[in-house]
Amino acid sequence: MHDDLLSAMRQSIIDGDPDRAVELARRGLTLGIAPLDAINRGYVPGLDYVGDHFGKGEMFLPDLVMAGEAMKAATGVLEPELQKAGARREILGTVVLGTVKGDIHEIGKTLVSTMLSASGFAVDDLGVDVPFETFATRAREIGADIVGVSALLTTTMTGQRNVVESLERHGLRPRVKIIVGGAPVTRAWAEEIGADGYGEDAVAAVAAAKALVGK
Ligand code: B1M
Repeated sequence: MHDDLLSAMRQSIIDGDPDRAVELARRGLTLGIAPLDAINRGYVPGLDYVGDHFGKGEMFLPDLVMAGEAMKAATGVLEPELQKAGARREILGTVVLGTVKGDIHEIGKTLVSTMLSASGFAVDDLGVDVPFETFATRAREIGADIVGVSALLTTTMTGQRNVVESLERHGLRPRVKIIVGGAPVTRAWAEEIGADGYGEDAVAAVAAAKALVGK
């Protein structure tokens, strides 16, 4: 169902066309397509296409940038809809979340943030390129239950280990739990660096967070 629309969403990302991406997101909502389906089955395949072709040297940095802009424009329409589910819920826990230092990929991290909020967590989103120590200082300031660290580059995922070590130095472990994720991150890596949870995607990140707060 809605295959043509989903494939047009994918194409709008490949074309790097934010206006078209927004128009299709609005049409999807009108037709009753679940926002997460539009993201995962419509737009993300477009990003994967651009990412693959960029990796092979067949698309270039401006293509990556425009694909990212188109994706941000689409999620700007869809994320408020995802968010609505979280309104008027009991707070399950508080999460400090960010993309680690040296890494400016924000789309997946923001989706995780939205899904956590929609599921009842209070999320303090620190943004991207977040210094290792900032996760710990912020977690202490607001009494966070969980710190979530996103990384999209093989060169920056090592920074997740620095965040774990920083929380230990600040005496926040084991009370404050740590979840890691991002495209190159695996469960084995999460275990190796001493994280408590791992999310392959935003839905799995929510499941991991709920398990860690005992819900
Ligand atoms: Co970049 N990039 N990028 N990029 N980019 C990748 C990641 C890459 C795989 C593309 C490729 O070469 N095939 C490659 C990394 C290679 C590697 O290290 N293995 C790459 C590269 C090389 C680069 C640059 C170095 C390029 C350059 O400058 N030469 C540069 C690095 C900049 C930096 O960070 N210092 C760069 C820059 C960019 C843009 C800024 C242009 C843009 C980002 C725009 C933005 O975020 N505002 C961009 C984009 C768009 C991509 C791709 C195409 C798409 C990423 C994305 O948004 N995916 C990406 C290739 C790809 O992924 N197919 C690529 C959609 C998003 C929903 O998925 O982010 O995986 P994702 O998040 C998922 C899960 O991973 C998980 O849940 C999310 C939702 O389901 N998840 C978590 C994420 N965080 C989590 C945290 C959790 C739990 C789950 O717990 C806390």
